[in-house]
Amino acid sequence: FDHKKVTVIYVLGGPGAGKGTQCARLVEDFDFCHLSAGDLLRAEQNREGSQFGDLIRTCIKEGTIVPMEVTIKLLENAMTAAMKERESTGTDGWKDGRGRFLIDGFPRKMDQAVKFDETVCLSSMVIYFSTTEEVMLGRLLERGKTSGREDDNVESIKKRFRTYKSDTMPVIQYYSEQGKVAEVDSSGSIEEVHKAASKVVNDVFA
Ligand code: UP5
Ligand code: MG
Repeated sequence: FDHKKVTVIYVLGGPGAGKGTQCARLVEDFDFCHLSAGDLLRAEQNREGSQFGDLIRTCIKEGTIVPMEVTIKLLENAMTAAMKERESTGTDGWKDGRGRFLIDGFPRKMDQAVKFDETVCLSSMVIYFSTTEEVMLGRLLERGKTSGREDDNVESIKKRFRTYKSDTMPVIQYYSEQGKVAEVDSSGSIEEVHKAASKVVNDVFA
């Protein structure tokens, strides 16, 4: 993608930090296309005939990272589809021909970050939702009562925290050194966090 034509914001933060919840709210205000890498992987896992189903299922349950080729391809396809759809419907935020994407839960490892920046599109910034493991654990266990997600159990959650610290924190550090990271404390209520996140996005588009 020509990055003069698309704006990409990465949304990062630990498991249960509130990435998905906050992206859904930002979409209402700013007409972004929200792409969750985790949701795309879960959809691919359940797609009939997918050759990656078992691989994705195992990685998600073990809290490890799916090989980047799979995730990058899914993201690229979803971006292309969204550009096509919006070109024909022409919703407000996209009228100037610029696609706007919130990419949620990606890149979570350095190799993915470098590859996506080089081959798909450079990101403009990173919104980093930060809170404590205690808060995240509480939210995930609560959600686990009804989510049906195979990784919302104590065992998987611990593994997800481990991968987050070893693989994803370095990515946040990397973009932070480039001055691209806006950290938003996501410990408060959904409304409070949304206010802070909106302010960050507003500043970018101001
Ligand atoms: N909630 C949210 N905000 C709240 C608030 N302020 N106050 C109170 N409650 C709040 O929120 C989690 C729960 O908390 C919800 O019930 C919500 O109502 C509540 P959510 O918005 O879903 O948090 P989010 O950060 O999106 O948590 P999620 O579990 O989706 O994060 P993960 O990063 O763990 O999951 P993801 O789907 O991104 O990835 C899953 C797996 O896919 C990974 O572990 C990995 O195996 C694989 N993956 C890859 O391999 N590669 C990728 O690039 C991406 C994923
Ligand atoms: Mg999510």
